[in-house]
Amino acid sequence: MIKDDYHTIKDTEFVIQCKATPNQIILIENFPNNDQLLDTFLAPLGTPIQESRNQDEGSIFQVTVQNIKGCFTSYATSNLFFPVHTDGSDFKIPPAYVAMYCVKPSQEGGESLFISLPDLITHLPEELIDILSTKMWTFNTVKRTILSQTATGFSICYNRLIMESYSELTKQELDLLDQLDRVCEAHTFCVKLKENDLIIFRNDLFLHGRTGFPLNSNRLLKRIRFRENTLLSERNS
Ligand SMILES: O=C(O)CCC(=O)C(=O)O
Ligand SMILES: [Fe+2]
Repeated sequence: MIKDDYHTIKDTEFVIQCKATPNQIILIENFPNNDQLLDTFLAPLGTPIQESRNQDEGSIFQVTVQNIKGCFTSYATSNLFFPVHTDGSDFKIPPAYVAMYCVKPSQEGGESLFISLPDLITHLPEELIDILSTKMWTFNTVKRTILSQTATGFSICYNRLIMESYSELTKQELDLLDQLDRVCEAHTFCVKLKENDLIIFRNDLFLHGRTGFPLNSNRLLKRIRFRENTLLSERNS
């Protein structure tokens, strides 16, 4: 993990340099709680993905408990343990980067969980890597493999909650995912974000999640997801 203090980082050059080390998580401490600054600072990561459920329908999603008529509005907005996953696993192209800014941590729990893909690959049996790289799974309306071979290694797309919500998995499929989950659990590490911490990671090279926390904690993270700028979109912007 690369850790730095916002006040020692001069400009967005820092984020550009970080892109050169995709297998590292970046943690920036003492980042001011200022959406405009967040936007400018993170701009080199790509195009922020806007969604109607985000704050002002922009690119910031508030990860905080939202309970309407006794139901959580999503898994992210519950206080429950959120198993490690890829964000936007059911998007045609999942986000390339995820940034999370901690406005208010929970006093207890709410710790961020991560597993790096190179670490996971090292610990997965060869036959499981083969199956995960060839077998197609249903992520809502999209069908894809969990592992994909890229020019520089593997990429991952995994969210068991989504996979189990949209299709009935066989016992054999559940056993495969159990095997994957066991390796993930054994190699997951924890980061407790503090107020004003900004964490940035590649969504295709890390799985992330969080531990549960008390319902009344007022925990609040701002989450921004980025689509990679292609040469064409950069030229057109
Ligand atoms: O609450 C967290 O720390 C992570 C939430 C998350 O993974 C998400 O919103 O996609
Ligand atoms: Fe997530």
